[in-house]
Amino acid sequence: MGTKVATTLCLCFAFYTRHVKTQEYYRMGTNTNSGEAMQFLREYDREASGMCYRVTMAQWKFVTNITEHNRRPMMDELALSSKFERLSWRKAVAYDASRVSDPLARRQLTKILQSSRASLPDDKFSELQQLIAEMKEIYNSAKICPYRQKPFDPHIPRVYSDLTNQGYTLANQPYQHYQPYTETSEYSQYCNMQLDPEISRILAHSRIESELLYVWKNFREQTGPKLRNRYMRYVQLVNQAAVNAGFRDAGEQMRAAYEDQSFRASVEEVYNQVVPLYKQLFTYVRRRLFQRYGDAALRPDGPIPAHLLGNMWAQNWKSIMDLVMPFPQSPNVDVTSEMLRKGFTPLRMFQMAEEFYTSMGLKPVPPEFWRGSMLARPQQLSVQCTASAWDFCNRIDYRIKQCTEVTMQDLVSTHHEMAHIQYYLQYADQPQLFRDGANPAFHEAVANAATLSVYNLVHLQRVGLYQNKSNDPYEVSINFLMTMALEKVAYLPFAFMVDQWRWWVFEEGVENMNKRWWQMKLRYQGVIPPVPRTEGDFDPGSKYHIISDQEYIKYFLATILEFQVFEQLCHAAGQGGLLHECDVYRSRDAGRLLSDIMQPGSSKSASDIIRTMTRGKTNRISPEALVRYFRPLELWLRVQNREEPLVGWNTSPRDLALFSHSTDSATTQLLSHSLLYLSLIANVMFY
Ligand code: X8Z
Ligand code: ZN
Repeated sequence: MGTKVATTLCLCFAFYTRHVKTQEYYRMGTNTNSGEAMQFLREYDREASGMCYRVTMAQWKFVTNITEHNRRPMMDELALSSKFERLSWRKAVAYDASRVSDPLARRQLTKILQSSRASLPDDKFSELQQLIAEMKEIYNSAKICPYRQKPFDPHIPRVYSDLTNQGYTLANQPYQHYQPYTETSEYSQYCNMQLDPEISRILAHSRIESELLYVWKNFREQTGPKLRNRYMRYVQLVNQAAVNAGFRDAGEQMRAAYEDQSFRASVEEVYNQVVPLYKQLFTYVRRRLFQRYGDAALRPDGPIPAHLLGNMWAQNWKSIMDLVMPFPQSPNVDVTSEMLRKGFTPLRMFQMAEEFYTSMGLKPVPPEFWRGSMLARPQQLSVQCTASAWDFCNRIDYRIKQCTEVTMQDLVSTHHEMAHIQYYLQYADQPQLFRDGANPAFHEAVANAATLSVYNLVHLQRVGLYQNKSNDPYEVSINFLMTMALEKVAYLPFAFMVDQWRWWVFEEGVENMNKRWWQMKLRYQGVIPPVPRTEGDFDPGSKYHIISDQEYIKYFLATILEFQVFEQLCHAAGQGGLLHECDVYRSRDAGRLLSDIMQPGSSKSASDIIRTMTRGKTNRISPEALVRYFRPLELWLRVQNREEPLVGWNTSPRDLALFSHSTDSATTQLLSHSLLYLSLIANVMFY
């Protein structure tokens, strides 16, 4: 990536220096007056909280009642917020943050400077925002036709009857069948399957290989090619913003939030420690898939084709539990029917989640929460149903939006979202810039750590939702750990590789982006595309977080950290047994520790918080707790895999050919031909 700075900004900020000695990469000015800096930050805090309240409220109104009437004010508030962000950055950049004497003021200035795209000139800043909005729009409106139900072709047989005969069901919903084809229908009326829920449900529940392939491929056709050029321009712009702000590229800017000079090496070290566990799981799952789909679909020692793992990105394998269940005769714990029998409602589930936290001595949610939240899908309105927890930045208003159904899955999700609210309540007294997790991984990690206790059989027994009906406890717990591993362990290489790819693109440029994506999918996940891919495809574009400009490494770290936090909570609660059987419910000591983790928000670094949390033992994120949690399953997997010639995967030339003989772009071809030509000349010259 080049290091050219936009001329306009270059002239304006000619007197800024680039600080690289400590963690301060960003551009800084010359003002070292702490008093002035603190005055600026006080004003910033007041205005930023007000701005945040207005934007959040406008967004809330829109997502809980999607109308054009509600879209406009939201867009207006977002535009004002961008303006405010740019203005604040320009003021903040006048200070030499490294020499402001007050450490908290220094930290707040750093946060304004590090995260912003405000260093772009006005036209490019608007272009970038527009580009991201367009990419999201393309992604969100992607639709595909139902499998084999091509419109206007009455001769093609329908496939859904196959599924009905095989009786696929969701947790407590019947398998969704789609509008059957009729000869008079219009294309748009029937080609209306979206990622969520229709396509995702097919990938999760269909076991017809050709149908899985169809939706896998077609969703990518409706996203990648339309996004590719826009993404290339996006890379140019975010890199330019990063360089203007004093970073080498946008990847370095993204990583700065982790305050770790050797961040890439640290993350890789963590990843390497979980590889053996992942390979055991992978090998066992591949054998079961081979038994189901046979050698037409995969090799017994090869990588797994990406469409067979129950998820569009092969990132979470929990939907194929039916194919890989260790002890099919023992039950897989699901307390949904018990919840229904006991007359649970969404409200009762939220009250139960609140009580989980208050039982540990943590805060109850304020009355505004119960008045303002959307706890179930409203009848008449169009809403965005993805569960989320909201902080309105006024220290009063906190809400959750969730289309809660009475299922165990949603009970866990309710505790997860309530943990986010608890985090907001705990750091409410911090300045606006510190009302966040200690680093981008913390919020998710802490929320998931709390839910590890809820998933737990011991906890479900304590709250009266599960009775062990004389099943073999070992079989039940291995089944349970398998469900957890399909969600957490299977996810790790994916969560690791997404930003490896993104940082590579930011660093090396946009040539061969798709080939690189698949090289990394194969190297880290052991997954290959089910059909050949070329540079005309843009498969990273099938993942929302890529095109919507959201970092991803936080999910990798959060998954590791959640077990580390959970283990510390369990120690605090005085529970020394198996980690997957620990329940911190009603432990005031665990509650105090959770509060110590949450209350500082991001006013302290992640390493400081980890040091406090582990009582000085370490200040680093470590996967040891995760490995310990899954130890009983790992031992079981080792026995299952003992006859396997290879734990892991062999890569064949055919695997590589799926994406290596991609039609490289004209520029790459020209470049590689030129290099070949130059090397030939060099040979002639030197020999
Ligand atoms: O993006 C999400 C949540 C919002 S924080 C819906 N997740 C990641 C993903 O979908 O890839 C949750 C799990 C990982
Ligand atoms: Zn969350």
